[in-house]
Amino acid sequence: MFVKIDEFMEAWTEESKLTERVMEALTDASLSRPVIEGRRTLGQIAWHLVGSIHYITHCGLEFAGPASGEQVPASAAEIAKEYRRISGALLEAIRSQWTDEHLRAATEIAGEMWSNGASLRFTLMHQAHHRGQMSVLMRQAGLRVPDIYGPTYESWIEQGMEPLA
Ligand code: NI
Repeated sequence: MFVKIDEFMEAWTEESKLTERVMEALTDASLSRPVIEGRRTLGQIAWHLVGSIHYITHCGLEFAGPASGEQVPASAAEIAKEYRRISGALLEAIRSQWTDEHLRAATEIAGEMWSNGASLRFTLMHQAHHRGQMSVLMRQAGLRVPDIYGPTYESWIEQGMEPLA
């Protein structure tokens, strides 16, 4: 769990840059790529990642959720834009509405007590989880995946190195 607002803000700022790169690499056509037939699509997962940032408002923070609610935009650029907005809104809400004390306070979530600092950690890790899912679907959809925690196949080659298969 996070115990310091500043530590979360720093971690989120770094992680959200990685997520922005992934969002910016999406194309409109790729959004309909399903995990398997009949299951969630790349667009639905991307939009879930965006919308889920708003779950933290359950812990008392206030900021606006996606204007279109559950409705996945048809435009990849719109999803990326809304990601940038909500990510910034989360940081601004924490900066202006919470202190370190709020991170130690607990909120009931699905019948369990969670410290708000643990909920922030969940928010961060949940984002990484879906970002990883997206990167596989993007590859399958023929998109170039950006570097996230290391070089991609293409960036190894561009650096004159032997890529791992
Ligand atoms: Ni999820």
